[in-house]
Amino acid sequence: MRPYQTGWWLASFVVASWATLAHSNDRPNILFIFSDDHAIKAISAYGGPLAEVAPTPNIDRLAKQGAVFVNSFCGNSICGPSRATILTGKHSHANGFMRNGNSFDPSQWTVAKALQAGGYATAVIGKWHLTSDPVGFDHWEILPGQGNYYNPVFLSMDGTKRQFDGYATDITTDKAMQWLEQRDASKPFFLMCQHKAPHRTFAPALRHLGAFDNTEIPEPESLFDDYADRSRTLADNEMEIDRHFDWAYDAKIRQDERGEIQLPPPDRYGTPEYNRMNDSQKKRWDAYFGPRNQSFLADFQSGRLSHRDVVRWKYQRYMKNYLSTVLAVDESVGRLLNYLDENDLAENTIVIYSSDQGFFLGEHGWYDKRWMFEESFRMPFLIRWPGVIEPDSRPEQLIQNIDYAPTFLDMAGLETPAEVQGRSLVPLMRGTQNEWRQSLYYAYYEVGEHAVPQHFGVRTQTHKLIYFPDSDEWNLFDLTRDPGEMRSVHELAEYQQLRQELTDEFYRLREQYAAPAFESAKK
Ligand code: SGN
Ligand code: CA
Repeated sequence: MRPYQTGWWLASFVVASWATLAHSNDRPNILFIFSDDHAIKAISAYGGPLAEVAPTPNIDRLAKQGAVFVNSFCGNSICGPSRATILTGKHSHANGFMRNGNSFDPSQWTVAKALQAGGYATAVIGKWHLTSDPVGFDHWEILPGQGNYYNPVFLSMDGTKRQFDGYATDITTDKAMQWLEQRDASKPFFLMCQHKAPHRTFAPALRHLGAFDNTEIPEPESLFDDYADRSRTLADNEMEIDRHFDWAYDAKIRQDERGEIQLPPPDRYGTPEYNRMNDSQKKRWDAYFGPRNQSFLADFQSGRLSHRDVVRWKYQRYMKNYLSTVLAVDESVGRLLNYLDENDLAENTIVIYSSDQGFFLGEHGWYDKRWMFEESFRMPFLIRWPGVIEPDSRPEQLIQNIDYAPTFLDMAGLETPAEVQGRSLVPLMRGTQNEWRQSLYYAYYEVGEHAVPQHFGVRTQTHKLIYFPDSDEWNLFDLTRDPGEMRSVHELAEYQQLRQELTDEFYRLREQYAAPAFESAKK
């Protein structure tokens, strides 16, 4: 054969085998179980101070049988943007969804479209939060907007909305399993099962009320952070358990339970989740919260509680509800894993557990997320892939949500377009990758809710540099010495060389990702 003929023969062979691979039934299924605002600290496989008091045995099954990526991060710690990044493999500025409330441009490339075109049966069930309707899915059924916990409404593909009795996490799981039952089993599947929990208002399944009654949740060291030694914008935040946690909405003490007792502000949002419940559900709720609220109100009224005691009480109330919502998420993971076992799907299904961003569980005195600080910047990422991922492994590479789309495509044997900014994690999972990124880029663009300023930054394995354009301030954290990020060292002489290196790296990443110029949020 002449050389060009050999080339032709080889090329047709490669195309033919790729086509066989692309259409064979043994390509792995991908089950992506995703929650909203689940901090790694509230997953026992990640370890930490809550692991003992609030175990997540089912999510931990993924860790034992697969991998926990211990350095997993988002690119923009807020809901819609994180989801848009997962679908596109691109940072917020590149997919156009920079802030909650934007509308996702459905004409752009997404991993769901690519998997669907590549022969996968695709579905998304649960929280979506991208304003425009899902595309690239054979089936979808989503919570409108933020969705509700109790007796939630779901929006279907035909445009109809229907309310379902029960608890959102359970119903989302039921619907995911119903789709698995009815799917076109001649194809591999890609299923995104996306929970509302443990998002605010941290409303537990009624069966889980009281689950942490006999537990004292350990307090983070920075519960009473004074925001000194960092950007002055920290003190302007509106996400403190002390000053911004609503009495009725968040702390679950309704106005009508208080009699003559006046609680200090804030108290802005009422009790929309309680109001959704039917009488028997309200009865269960009241039987649990009623006496506990009366006991707190009596203590409050007696003057026995200091200001800090009240914050501590609110922290316990917050954490017990948050962790109770996690119990139902963990049960959901257990039900889905059992379904795979019982239907002979476990071997050929990759299961991932993740959440759109992290969350503050009292660190810096906060609930909510948004900041590039560790608690909200980190995303959980646990994955089980039988026969490929070493059980019980804990990879340490810096990974980000831009990597999910190329990873899913790689798993499916499909090409990733050059425009995608993330990288496939599959070589890390196979243990065949030695070279990996040394730094991550971060950008937060919202203005307003919870009063977190726009900020941008870079993180390496050991340090983090953040720029706040509004106040034109830089902060530098040495994570090896100060993992709680309590003191910026950007002005210390011994850090000047490192600061310069990180600044260069920050601008290099901005160029690599073609990030837009800073806009002043205070226009
Ligand atoms: C809602 C919440 C906020 C939360 C945002 C963003 N308020 O607006 O506390 O920060 O969502 O969350 S609530 O009254 O609606 O609960 S996100 O996960 O959707 O980004
Ligand atoms: Ca979220």
